[in-house]
Amino acid sequence: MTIERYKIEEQNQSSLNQHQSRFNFLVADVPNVAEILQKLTDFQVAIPSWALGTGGTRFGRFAGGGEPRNLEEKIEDIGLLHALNTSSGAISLHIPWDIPENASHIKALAAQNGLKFDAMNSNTFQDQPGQELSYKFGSMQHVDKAVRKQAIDHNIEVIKYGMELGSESLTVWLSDGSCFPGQLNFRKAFQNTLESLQEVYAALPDSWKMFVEYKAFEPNFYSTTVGDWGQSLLYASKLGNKAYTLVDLGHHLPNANIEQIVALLLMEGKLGGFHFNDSKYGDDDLTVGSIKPYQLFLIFNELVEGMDAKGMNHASDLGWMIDASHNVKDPLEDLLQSVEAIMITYAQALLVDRKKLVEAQNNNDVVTAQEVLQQAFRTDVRALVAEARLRNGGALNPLAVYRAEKVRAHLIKERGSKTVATGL
Ligand code: LRH
Ligand code: MN
Repeated sequence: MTIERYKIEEQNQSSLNQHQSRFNFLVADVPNVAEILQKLTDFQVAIPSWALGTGGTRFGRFAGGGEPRNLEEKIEDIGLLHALNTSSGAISLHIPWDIPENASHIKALAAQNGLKFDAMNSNTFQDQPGQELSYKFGSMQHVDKAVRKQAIDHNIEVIKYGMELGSESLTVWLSDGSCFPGQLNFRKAFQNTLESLQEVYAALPDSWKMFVEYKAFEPNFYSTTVGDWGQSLLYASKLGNKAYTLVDLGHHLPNANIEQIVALLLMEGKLGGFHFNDSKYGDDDLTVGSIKPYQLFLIFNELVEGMDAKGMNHASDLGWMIDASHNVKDPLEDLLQSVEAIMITYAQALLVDRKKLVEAQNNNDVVTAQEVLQQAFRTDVRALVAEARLRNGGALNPLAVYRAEKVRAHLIKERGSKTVATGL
């Protein structure tokens, strides 16, 4: 389903005056509006191909209807999101959940929808039908060289799919680990994993990056072989300069200081990108900014400071991706809210008075340092983010247009109420 441009303009007309007064009020105290609007325009968030249907847990999954039945329909759905918010201009594929059977057709369809292909994701955490060797006891860590080779070959196959689509990065998340003390020799598991990653690394085209995604626990509940930022950094440093760490916000132990981790990985030039989501307990994969919006702001504050310190391009030098699961929300509404939260938080981080913050830090003026950060966090920047959308042909209020156009009802009519999208 596509939403006609004139429908978006019509909706925009109905709230234009209110938007204009809010925008004028906001930018009265913002010195570098044009620069911020350009940065918001350039900043594109990749939508995961595995999060366009209803997610679930081991306790149940409650399908919402109208889910995409194939990759073409997933690209259409992301195209619809991008038409509404002009900030979802990329798709991140998960193999084999979303194999591009006809790559040139898929690439053309994505281009028609204004979409590029961000990081490819391999999957050695499930056994596929007809798969020769099981990953029950791991993949790249496995004691059996043949299982490790199967995992290596799969990752090399994923790179090939990505090359056909114009992707330039591979995310490797390994569920490998152990559930009980004594089950695993940690040193051998690390070395097996490193040797396996080195074979995949050797197959990377020159322009590609490899993102090593870490996670504290689940599905293994005693140890994880890429269990935290330190282990991921160890792998990425030993692999070479095309290897980076990937920070999934839900993959940390409770109360971890993620913004400090981000600052240090950025400083080391080993931060590759993000899987944005939010969580209260474990890897809950909830809507971005729905539980801990201030933590997200503190992370973006470190990103802007750290990227500017290294003269990095905000939009293109890191991988900006969402990784979420929608158990109770309409998947497309959930993704619209997540992208909105990311854009709002980025805009707030761009408003931080860096000069005043450095001054306060140099004077150990702790109170002023907090005031500077919270001045930006407490600034309602929604009109700034909306203005960037408006100038790029998007909707002032994407969610309102999505609902006014009864998109989900259309998709259920077109696809049926029982369709199940591939993915988590
Ligand atoms: C693991 C993870 C990983 C994906 C999967 C869908 O928890 O975050 O990034 O491969 O979710
Ligand atoms: Mn992830």
